Amino acid sequence: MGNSQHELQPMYRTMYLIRRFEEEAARAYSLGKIGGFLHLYIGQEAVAVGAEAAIEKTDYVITSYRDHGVALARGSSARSVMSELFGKDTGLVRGLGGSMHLFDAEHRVLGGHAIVGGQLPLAAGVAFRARYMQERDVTLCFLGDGATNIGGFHEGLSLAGLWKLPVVFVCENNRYSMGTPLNRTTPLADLTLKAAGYGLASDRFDGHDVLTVRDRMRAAVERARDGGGPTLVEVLTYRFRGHSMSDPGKYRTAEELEDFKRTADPCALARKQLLTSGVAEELLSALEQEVETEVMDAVRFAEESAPASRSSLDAFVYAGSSGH
Ligand SMILES: Cc1ncc(C[n+]2csc(CCOP(=O)(O)OP(=O)(O)O)c2C)c(N)n1
Ligand SMILES: [Mg+2]
Repeated sequence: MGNSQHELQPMYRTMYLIRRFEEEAARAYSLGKIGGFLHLYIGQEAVAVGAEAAIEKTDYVITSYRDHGVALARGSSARSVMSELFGKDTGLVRGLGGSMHLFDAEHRVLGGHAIVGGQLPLAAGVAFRARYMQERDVTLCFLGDGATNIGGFHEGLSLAGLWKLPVVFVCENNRYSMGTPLNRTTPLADLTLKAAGYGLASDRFDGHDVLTVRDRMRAAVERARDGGGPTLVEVLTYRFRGHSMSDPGKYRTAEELEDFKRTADPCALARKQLLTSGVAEELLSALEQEVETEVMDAVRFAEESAPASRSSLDAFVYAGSSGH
């Protein structure tokens, strides 16, 4: 087994964890156990997991509402993320944020942002702080293709480019903004053309193979860490589920979806690579069974936990409030 394949195994495990976690979250949502919105990451797992493999534990990550995969890849526990989706006190943010507002200071996950593009100026600020404090931490900022058209994109990239901040903007081009295809939101087919106007370096690649994502992300992360400035990375990916749980999916054909599932499923691709490199089927089955146990334990834990409490509302949402 080659070195890369050796590293692929834990990455496959994390991708499979995200996949199974979200399948169960979708089930719980349809049973009415999860309120609010739920945006699944299924199909895009290689992006978060490959990017995570390219950074240090002390680096910062910030993302949109499509945030479960990013948090799980960083190391937030399945229990704490599932509980957050269920609005429980044991959740990452004590059940006060829900699916779109995951936040995990310990693992340096700075959200979960529901306002499209809202995380980009924040990412510039986090990167500015690292530079100012002379720390070597890099900030990874995930965004969707649609977010490249909003004001926050301009603000974030302007400052990052001007001050050569240690940040990598990872644009996950999944071809759609809700139900609107890319060619109806921008005249560009290649979103990295937007980088030059802000003085950013850029890279663009297919995001279904997790090792490719890791290797290409490493180059951008190293550039940021070594003072070479920010990068806009466009990762070509695809979401297998609807925009959110209430998406009728009429904007794409069943053939298109099936085609991506057949040829570009990041979990299936990694699994196949592992088998080809000599990893035994039994070993993968055991790993998958372990993930299964972890996910079902997370669901049970979330179900059995107490709901978000009024006292945490007072203590953590309304600063200085005495409540009641
Ligand atoms: C400022 C703002 N405008 C509109 C919305 C509604 N909205 C939520 S997601 C979304 C589409 C974003 O698409 P994209 O950036 O491609 O991300 P994806 O959902 O594909 O990951 C829109 C318009 C919002 N949340 N915030
Ligand atoms: Mg999109």
